[in-house]
Amino acid sequence: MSRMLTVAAAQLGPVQRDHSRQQVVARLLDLLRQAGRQGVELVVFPELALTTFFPRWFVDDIAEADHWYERSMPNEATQPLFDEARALGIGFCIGYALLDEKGHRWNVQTLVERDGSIVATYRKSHIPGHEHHEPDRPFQHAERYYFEPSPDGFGVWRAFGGVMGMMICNDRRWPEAYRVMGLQGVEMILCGYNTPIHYVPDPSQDILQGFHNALVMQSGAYQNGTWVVGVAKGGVEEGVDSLAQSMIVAPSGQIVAQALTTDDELIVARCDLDWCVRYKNTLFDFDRYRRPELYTRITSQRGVIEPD
Ligand code: CDT
Repeated sequence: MSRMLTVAAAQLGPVQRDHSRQQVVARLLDLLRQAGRQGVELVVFPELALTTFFPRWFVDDIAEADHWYERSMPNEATQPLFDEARALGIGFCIGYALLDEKGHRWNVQTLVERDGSIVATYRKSHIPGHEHHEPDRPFQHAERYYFEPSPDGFGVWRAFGGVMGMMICNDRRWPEAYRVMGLQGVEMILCGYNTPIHYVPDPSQDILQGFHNALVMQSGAYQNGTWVVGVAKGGVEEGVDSLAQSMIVAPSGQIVAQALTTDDELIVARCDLDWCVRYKNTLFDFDRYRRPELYTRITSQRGVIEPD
């Protein structure tokens, strides 16, 4: 049996501060049309795809940042993307900042089916970085000031002929995120990211950014028998160099497609969703082999408790 889904990771190069939504959407449309010519059924765009990665700056009054957030999806600027995708019969997933009607600020990804219907909007769970201005840094990573952590957890959705899951950037470093979706039978996880290569708290990690990116997505895929589509906004954005290396990972943990550039680039893979059962029904037969009674610390405890 095979259930083929042709997927594209639509990597973006930098989006500078003065780039308008219309300019960015034009780039997304170009990638979408390339995807159409290659028979792609689902295109995945990065985290915060519509704007520059604005948490690198701090503003004392958060209302000054309101213009970085969308108020609804679709909206006037993104409607052409929704229209073109529907005309081409392509679904897509896109990350953006959302300021909701109650004034809450979220880092989200919306998944849209091939008929233009919205499958779900996922809100980022693990919010990295810092809450307050840290003037000694060469650039800020103030996501914890700009976004609330999601209260939702990791759902999955029946769409695109399979079981789809979403995570956003830092979520991909946490094995619990994959496992919670794995326990719901996830077959493909879609993950946009913006990862500065310079990690200010520990620069010794800088040269390992690409290794760590692949490490977490390959192991998350393998240990849960799922495809993972990781999509970067890479290149030098407002002076900050960000990791590219978008990739599509098979349930075996193997990378089946990887971006070569740090710019706008489409990578495509024909993914057999039925390949997942080779892992889900054998080595990672959860029902047969897992020992949840031994894992209670995972949900009862947050930080480390060392022995006396
Ligand atoms: N966007 C995002 O989540 N980036 C983080 C950077 C961590 S350093 C504060 C990441 O995990 O890639």
